[in-house]
Amino acid sequence: MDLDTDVPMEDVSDDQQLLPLIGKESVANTTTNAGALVNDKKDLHPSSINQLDEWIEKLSRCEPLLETDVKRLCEMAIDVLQFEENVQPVQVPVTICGDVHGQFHDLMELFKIGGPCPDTNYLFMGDYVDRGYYSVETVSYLVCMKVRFPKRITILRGNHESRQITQVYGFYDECLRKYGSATVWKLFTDLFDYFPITALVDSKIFCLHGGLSPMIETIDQVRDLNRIQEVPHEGPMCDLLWSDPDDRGGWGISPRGAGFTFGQDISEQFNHTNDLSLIARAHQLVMEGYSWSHQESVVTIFSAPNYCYRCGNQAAIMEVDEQHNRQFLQYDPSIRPGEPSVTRKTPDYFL
Ligand SMILES: [Mn+2]
Repeated sequence: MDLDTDVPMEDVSDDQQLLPLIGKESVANTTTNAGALVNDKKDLHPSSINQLDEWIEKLSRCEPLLETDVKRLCEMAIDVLQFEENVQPVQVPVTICGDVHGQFHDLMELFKIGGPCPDTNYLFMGDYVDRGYYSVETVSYLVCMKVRFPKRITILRGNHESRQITQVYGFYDECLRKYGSATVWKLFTDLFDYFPITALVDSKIFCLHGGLSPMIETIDQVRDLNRIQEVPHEGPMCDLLWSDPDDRGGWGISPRGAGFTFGQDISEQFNHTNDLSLIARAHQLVMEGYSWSHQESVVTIFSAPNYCYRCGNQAAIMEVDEQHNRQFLQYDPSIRPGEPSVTRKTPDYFL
């Protein structure tokens, strides 16, 4: 666990009766995501929409929310996330994203490259916090977007959405520094327990942060897990958030100290058993932002450009259209005045 190398539709819930209140945006929804239009009965109250829009506006300037607002936000988010599934169904079209790691300005660049939410549906595969300087703003922003457009954005849990890991890799310290207490860290890490652990895009693309588990042969077995807990140190839930594909066949011991490595034989068997076309995952730095494994049965997507402000990698997101065509969009770091922009070759220990 010490060797941590890595440094989520459909919403429009708001539409119909609330359409006059949010007119312009709803029109965009109906035109770009017509297939996903659903009239969710659990519409947000107009005052909640106004509140969320204010928070999103503030966060988009990279200004943290007040502690009292984080508390309210997390309560609203639990109301949404507790009803999502361990294997959250997601419809196409959707844009699938990997690790963000507190690189807030690069997340804004991601939405420029991929198109604004909710016009574009998003699936994020975890690791929003730690490493970067803006975990607080990054996770606050994504959780606001989740509550505001619950059917348009899916946010899975990564191995960093954990009480233990965040105390080592930056989020805890950042919360102390920005709020003067651990209250906000506690609120968010309690919320992380509710994040779904996997998603299934149109029954064909299985999405998760890490990879497969020797204890999981079928997607139904993932559905049977109790996910509302801290990420365990071992077992199937741990593996789904920690494992990595490997060139060697079969199962292997992971150098990370948690999860396993799995070979092409394992990926092909899992995809065959579950009638999948692809496993999409994140969790590993890849220099082009995406990388195929196992003869295209697995893809790794990494969305933090110049990871840790020094790895020199590109970032990528993967668009999946209605016909399941895939397109990768790559991007470089956004410009952040006053902060280091040194790039150097990735040291071996990051791979
Ligand atoms: Mn990770």
